[in-house]
Amino acid sequence: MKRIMLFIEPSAAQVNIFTQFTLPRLGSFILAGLVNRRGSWNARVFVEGRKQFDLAAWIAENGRPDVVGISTITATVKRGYALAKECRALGIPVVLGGPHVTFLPDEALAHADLVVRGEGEGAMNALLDFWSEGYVEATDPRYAAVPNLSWKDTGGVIQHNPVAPWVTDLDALPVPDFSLAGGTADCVIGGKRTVMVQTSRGCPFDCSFCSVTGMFGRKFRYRSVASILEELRRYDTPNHFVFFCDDNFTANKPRARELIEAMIAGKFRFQWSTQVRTDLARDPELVRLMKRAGCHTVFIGFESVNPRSLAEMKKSQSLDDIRQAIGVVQQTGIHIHGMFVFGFEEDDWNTVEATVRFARQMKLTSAQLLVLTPLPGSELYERLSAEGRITSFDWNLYDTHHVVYRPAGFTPFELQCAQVYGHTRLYAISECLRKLVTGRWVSAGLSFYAWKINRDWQQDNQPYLRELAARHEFPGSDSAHSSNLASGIRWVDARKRPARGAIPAGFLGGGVSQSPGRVVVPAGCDPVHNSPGAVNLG
Ligand code: B12
Ligand code: SF4
Repeated sequence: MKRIMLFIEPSAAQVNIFTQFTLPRLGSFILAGLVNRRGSWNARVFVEGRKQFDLAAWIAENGRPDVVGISTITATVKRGYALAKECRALGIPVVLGGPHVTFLPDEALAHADLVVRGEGEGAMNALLDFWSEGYVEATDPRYAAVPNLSWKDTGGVIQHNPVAPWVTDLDALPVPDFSLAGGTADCVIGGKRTVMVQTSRGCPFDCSFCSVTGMFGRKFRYRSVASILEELRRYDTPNHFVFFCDDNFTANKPRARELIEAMIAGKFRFQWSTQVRTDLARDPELVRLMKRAGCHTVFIGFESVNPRSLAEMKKSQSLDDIRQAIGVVQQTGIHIHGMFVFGFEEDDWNTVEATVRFARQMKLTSAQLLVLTPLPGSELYERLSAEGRITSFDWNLYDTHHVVYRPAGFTPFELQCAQVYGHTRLYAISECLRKLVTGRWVSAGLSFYAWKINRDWQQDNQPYLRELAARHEFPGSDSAHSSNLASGIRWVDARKRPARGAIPAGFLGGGVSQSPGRVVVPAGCDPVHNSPGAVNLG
């Protein structure tokens, strides 16, 4: 009988803008493909999202796994640790992988038998060689030969093995087979089955808040056009939608052009989207070709409209680059999902106001306002840890929607208010309706969705918001480091910030039906007692 290896992708605890889209990361599927190349193993995958993983039910249906592999990012790692505990309680060994445990392997080893750091293919192949007769106890000294592995020896001492070179021949990797997930990876958006395809790894840039280069390196590695086309043929129907999950799809423009021209020649019937940088606009012809090849939306990290913040994050892009990119892309009719981040050292309420204004003026199809987050593996994490500015190590909050550090230009609570305020302004019901009547259907649909997520987020996060408000500090005032909200409000009133924002009543649990007195008013944020979606400027 074949041995069973089960890969699990845990879900994040918190609602976020992607909650409805159960798009799995590809690691579990690629590694499961490697396992299935071995005749004596049978790999399966479970993607949490719509459904929580139930170990007993899974075993009843599929048999007891010999090994469980759990894939983690920071926002999902606590759930991953809980799943690991359940498996180990039944004596099933657990291997953890993914970006979070890559950078914090010592923490991860408290929850698992083995931890794989970085790219997992080399380690997985070595483990399968080693397990040819079945799983081997985690303390066996022969584990020292497995690249990228962290493990504990017989003396309980943690060992971090050296890492293997990056995978160079990406064509040799298995094509992700989503059927291994028994339906849990199926993601239907707007009636179309959405699938992820990766055509490259690595990014030549090194933005301070990003952990991609630590995971996959700065050298841009890519698959051959022939291998990508072969994978794409699986999805060649108008009922599919392909998301190319490369970090920087057009990092190498000649190769991007070659691929896109081949897609045009192949007359693929699906539409697609991908992540690009603003530098794509330096080649407008390439953008026009992308549109011809069926590109529906590009996701662009604009990050900031504050030039000092752009310099600080080392994104190597200017405000002019951002404007130019928007112009070039919009001319072709490709939609833009723009991502902005608040909380850099030079950001304040003016940045927030300017960003909201900018996103509206530029008529982006959708915009996402994220809170700067020190993800393990990023330069930002190292710096803020060294400066003692990280205020929460609750990994569930590391989803770019929560404030987990002490920013310079805001208090943590103000920064949280800023993000919610920004979304509330961008996705007020009046905005959604305005888009509807002006015929911006896609944008209007997304706005309604974002309005709902923003509302759900506030409801789900009441305890977190209350705690953050209670810890609210008032820099520069006599009542500095006070947790007394009343003095905070007095401080803000006295200071009369030029562009302070307002957030809707109900943000902190006061509903529209409640008397104003019951609404907890965060300093820096005026309450507005009208509809839950409404806001005004202070
Ligand atoms: C596609 C994608 C998404 C998709 C779907 C992702 C999902 N379901 O989580 C969407 C758009 C929904 C998304 C959302 C978010 N994402 Co995202 N996303 C990506 C992206 C671009 C590609 C993922 C992918 O398939 N990679 C390719 C595969 C091959 O890599 P992999 O899955 O990591 O697997 C390899 C290794 O990690 C390892 N491995 C992985 N699992 C396992 C398991 C075992 C047992 C072993 C041995 C090894 C192993 O081996 C694999 C092969 O080499 C990555 C960046 C990147 N390059 O990975 C960011 C990335 C994963 N996302 C990130 C973040 C922060 C988020 C968000 C929290 C915030 C946001 N940007 O909005 C949300 C939250 C998602 C959630 N789950 O709740 C960060 C995570 C960093 C971290 N430390 O947490 C990344 C790394 C980007 C970054 N800038 O740093 N994301
Ligand atoms: S944010 Fe984008 S451009 Fe910057 S290092 Fe990460 S993947 Fe590369």
